[in-house]
Amino acid sequence: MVVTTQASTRQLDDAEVEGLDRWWRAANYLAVGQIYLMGDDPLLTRPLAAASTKPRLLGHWGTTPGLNLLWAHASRCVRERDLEAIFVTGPGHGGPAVVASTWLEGTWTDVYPDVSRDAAGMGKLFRQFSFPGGIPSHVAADVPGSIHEGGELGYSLAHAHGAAFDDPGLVVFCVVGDGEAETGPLAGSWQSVAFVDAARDGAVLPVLHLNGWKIANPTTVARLSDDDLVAHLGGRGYAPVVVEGPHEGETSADVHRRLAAALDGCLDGIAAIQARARGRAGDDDHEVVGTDDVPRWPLLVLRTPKGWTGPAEVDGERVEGTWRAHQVPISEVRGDDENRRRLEEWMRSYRPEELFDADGRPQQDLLDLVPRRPMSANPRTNGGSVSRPLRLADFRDHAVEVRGPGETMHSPTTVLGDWLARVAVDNPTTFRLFGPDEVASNRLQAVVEAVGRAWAGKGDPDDDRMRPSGRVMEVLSEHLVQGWLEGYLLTGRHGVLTSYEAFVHIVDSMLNQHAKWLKVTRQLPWRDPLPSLNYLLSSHVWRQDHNGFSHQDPGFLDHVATKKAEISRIYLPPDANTLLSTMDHVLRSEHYVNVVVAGKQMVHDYLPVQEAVEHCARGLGIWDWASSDEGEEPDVVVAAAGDVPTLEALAAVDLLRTHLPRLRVRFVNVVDLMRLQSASEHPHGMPDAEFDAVFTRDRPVVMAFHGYPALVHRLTYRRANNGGFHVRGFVEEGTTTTPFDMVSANDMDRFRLAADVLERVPGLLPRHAALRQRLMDARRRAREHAYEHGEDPEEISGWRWPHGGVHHAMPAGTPAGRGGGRPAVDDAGDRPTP
Ligand SMILES: Cc1ncc(C[n+]2csc(CCOP(=O)(O)OP(=O)(O)O)c2C)c(N)n1
Ligand SMILES: [Mg+2]
Repeated sequence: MVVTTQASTRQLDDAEVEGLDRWWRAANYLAVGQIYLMGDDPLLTRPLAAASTKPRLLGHWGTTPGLNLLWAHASRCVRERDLEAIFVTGPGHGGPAVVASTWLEGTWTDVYPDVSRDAAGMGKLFRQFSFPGGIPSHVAADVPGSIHEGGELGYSLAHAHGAAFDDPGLVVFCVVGDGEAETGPLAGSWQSVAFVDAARDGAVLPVLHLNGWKIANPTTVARLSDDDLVAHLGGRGYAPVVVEGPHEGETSADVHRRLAAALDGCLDGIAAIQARARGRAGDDDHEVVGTDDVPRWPLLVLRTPKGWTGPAEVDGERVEGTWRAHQVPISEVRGDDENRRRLEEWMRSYRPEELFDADGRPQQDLLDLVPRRPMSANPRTNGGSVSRPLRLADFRDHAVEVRGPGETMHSPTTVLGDWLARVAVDNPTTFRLFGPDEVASNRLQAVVEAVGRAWAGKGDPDDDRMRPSGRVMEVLSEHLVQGWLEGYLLTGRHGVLTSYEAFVHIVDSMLNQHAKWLKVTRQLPWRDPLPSLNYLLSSHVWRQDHNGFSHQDPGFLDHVATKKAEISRIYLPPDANTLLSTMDHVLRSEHYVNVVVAGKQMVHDYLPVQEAVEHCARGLGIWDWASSDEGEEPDVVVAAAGDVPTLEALAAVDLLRTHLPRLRVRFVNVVDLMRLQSASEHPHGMPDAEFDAVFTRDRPVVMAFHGYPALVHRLTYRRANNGGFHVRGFVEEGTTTTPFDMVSANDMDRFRLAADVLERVPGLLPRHAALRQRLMDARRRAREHAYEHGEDPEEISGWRWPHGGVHHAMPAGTPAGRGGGRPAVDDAGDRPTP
């Protein structure tokens, strides 16, 4: 069933139309001024001089008049209905539009008092745009009221929904460019409507702006007939209404009237849907429901010319209404008098003298149009200012008991799931878990059991805990869950995105944009810190037992490590208790991108919870129970970061203890990867003196690392012992195979690590060539066993730390704590040559 939203029958009177048109003209004038003028004579009191124009013309005109039109109309609705609303600008390259309206509303001046709402301020407004030391050309973080830069197209609708979740009083106007609508993420975002709970969430009103063109091409969606458009969007669960204009012989007033009636119809429709879902009497005429009683949310399609009101033609070529209007329709205005005359004519066509007084202040009738709650000043758009910390139950209550290292095993994410479920229950409107259909697979099912999955679409008896009020957001689009979460965070709430490690790369680029937002807002004193963007990557590279190579890629860590040090954090907790402690930490943190990699498969429990907390606080530390260097300098440091690397590295240490009992081995575990970097490079960086004490300045370090080895080399670049680091990790050898065969194929298995120690510690290899040979043989045999029997040999799959160990609250004075101990015999052959 395809349904449409009916336009309202209320018609604007002439004064209302005139008011809209005057606002639109003012905003258009201010936008053109930003793109072209230096700002010395912003009101054009004199003929436009060459020196009054910018030497470099940088900005986008084409989308701007459409955005100004929509802002003016949305703002009218906000004022008349006293809405709590925000405006998300998909074509964010239309920065001049949003900056103009924000200045007209007075918010720009509130935030940047030197840019006053008068001629002097207007001059600064013009000059600062796309100017060195000024503001960017897009709807960037500098713009009050913005939660969405729109520089990288495709994420507006996902952000808009993220903002609307759990905010029942909010309306999000979301302009989607017709070019933007071609992107995969945006095309996927229409599905968001199936997850909106009309009772508990706010509403998104998508406005698909068909100006017909993108940079240099038409758009596919604009060439659809209205019938096809309505069928297309109706089929996605919307009730579209199409507004087009100006038709032949029409003025802008005709478009204003139709657009206003359509917008009123949309907002009436939203109100009716919400009233029904919230158990109130509503306006049934405006409510549209599809089959199965699922609401059809209104959607506006607006067809207006690209660059409307700009130059119709330039040098004999059509500009208005074509792709040529995309950037600056008239170029070279400094050196070309004729072009400059055209620009002046264009700017004067808005009749600025009727819109601003002699001092450059907007006329009173324009000021009267500013709503009580302007969209540009909505506090939600400064999410940190409205954010409340989560209520976090004590994770220690969910910790596993650890009697000795490796004695028991747990699935870390399963253990975490119980605690996260508590978090979700205790924060019923400010926390959500997001995932691309992998929450159960990542063993976080407890959260689903506690708070259900969000689902507002058609139901089925086999649905598992799906309900409109569900808190777990699952849709098979990494883009969409990422965008929803970003929108949710940008408006001050909290969340975790759980994904398979390999496929989180799909949102690399979205992460870039969010990290940029965090970086820039950190430098804007009026923007408060946001809750962190938290990734929980499970089903990781080493344990893709039944998926294979396509599912194996730890490179997201490399990607995140390229972001600003004050933003990026990477954690590799080795067991269940360290994962709990890590997640507690990241959910309390602000303004970071936290990446936590943790296994869902059974792993050994190493640390009792108090030890885990201390280890995580240190970020990296010596595990004395696994070390045999106490009281002396080690001959070698064996290090690990990640759960599987920790297992292999400990097994390698076990081999060394067995075969070279006098070798002084220090075992180091790294949870917080950025501890490896120098303190001058990263806020988490360990001071050099401490780092050198742990890793030594000159002893070999054999490290098993969860990701690509080069990352560790990069992070330790400035360390004294950088040259001593020998790192094993994923080297692109993947397939569907056993856990041991997987580490072995990548040269990160216990035998290879033990052999690395023989090869690195000076003098050992010549004396222990036979041992090395046995290690290589054992390694080969283990692989052959796997190839023959389809599983790892029992002595490998069943291996656990055999030396016991006491966890020392304080450094022990005697080696008594080490269960394994050292044999009394003095076997000098185990020691390196001096
Ligand atoms: C993901 C992405 N790809 C390419 C671009 C380059 N780009 C900037 S604007 C634009 C055209 C946008 O067209 P549309 O969404 O229709 O916006 P409008 O016509 O309103 O300017 C493109 C391709 C981009 N910003 N983001
Ligand atoms: Mg377009």
